Amino acid sequence: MIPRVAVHEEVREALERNLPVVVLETAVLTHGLPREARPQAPAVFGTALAGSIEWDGSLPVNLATARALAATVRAAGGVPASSCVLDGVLRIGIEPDELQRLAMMEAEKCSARDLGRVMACGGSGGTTVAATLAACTAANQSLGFSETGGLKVFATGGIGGVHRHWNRHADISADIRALAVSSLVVVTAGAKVILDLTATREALDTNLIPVLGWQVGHFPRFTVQGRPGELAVPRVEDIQQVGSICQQHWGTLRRREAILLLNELPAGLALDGALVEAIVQEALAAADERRIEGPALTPFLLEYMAKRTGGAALEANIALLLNNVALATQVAGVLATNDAI
Ligand code: PSU
Ligand code: MN
Repeated sequence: MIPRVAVHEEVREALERNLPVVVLETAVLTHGLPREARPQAPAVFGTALAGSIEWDGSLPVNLATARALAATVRAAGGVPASSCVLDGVLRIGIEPDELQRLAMMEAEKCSARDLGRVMACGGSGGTTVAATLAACTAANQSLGFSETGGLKVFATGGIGGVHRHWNRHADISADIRALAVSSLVVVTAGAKVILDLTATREALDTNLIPVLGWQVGHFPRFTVQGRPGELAVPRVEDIQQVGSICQQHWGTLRRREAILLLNELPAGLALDGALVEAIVQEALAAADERRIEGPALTPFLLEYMAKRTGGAALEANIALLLNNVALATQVAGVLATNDAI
């Protein structure tokens, strides 16, 4: 019988040998990024952040980005592991041709609640933060790791959270609930700027989720830098410190929440806050008018932002993904060799 949770052999071996493994979500591939090609490389590819990683302008943007993310992990000595459902099997770590198939096909956007159904009917889908965390927990259990062993680090662009206008119509991403019960470090550029970030930060707090700013004292706003003095978060300065916090939180205290590591997009790559805010308002009005809600809302808003900024929001989204994956690989390096966790 085919196992329903299949962990790629390279990933399994890396875990056994205490090598850094970085899990990558794929809802960003199937639903967060466009499928048209972008011949000209996004601005981040000329900077130190991308290093020697190249942009393949002949590929659809979603696939070119996914390849660049995997290459970023490898360049830093790590093993990338994309999570998804393919033909009914929950997978951690896939082959390049499978990634390509997922990027091109009509895949579902799977949150944790969708996984069982899509697997049962032999379907395929990209996994959101919530579903990726559920997949990691299932994989760790099936590999026989302790609750905090195995896959420990996961990179995304921006987590889901509390949508604006929640007092009229509550839409709180399942990402928050999944973070409350999955012991991984999640590297993120704050939460998406399309959300109510104050309410999102409070929801994280209510769910006992430790939130740390990577060399930053405030909550970043996805493609936009955070505002100093607003939404303060505790700062961490170095990777060893992140390791010690994980050890105390999971090891000593036996807590099981994810640890959210907030990574702000550097100035120069981040967009202008006032401009983005004006476009978010427009995007929300357009979604309202077209009655777009539920799982379709986040992809709609991201696409609207990308189009309306002439691709600038898209370039910033790609930059922050690379930035997060690079930091996640460093964290994975420290956690992989920490036996106390
Ligand atoms: N980060 C991105 N683009 C995305 C997402 C994250 O840069 O498309 C996805 C993630 O998979 C996240 C999901 O879990 O959007 C949140 O969707 P929702 O608000 O419907 O829970
Ligand atoms: Mn939602």
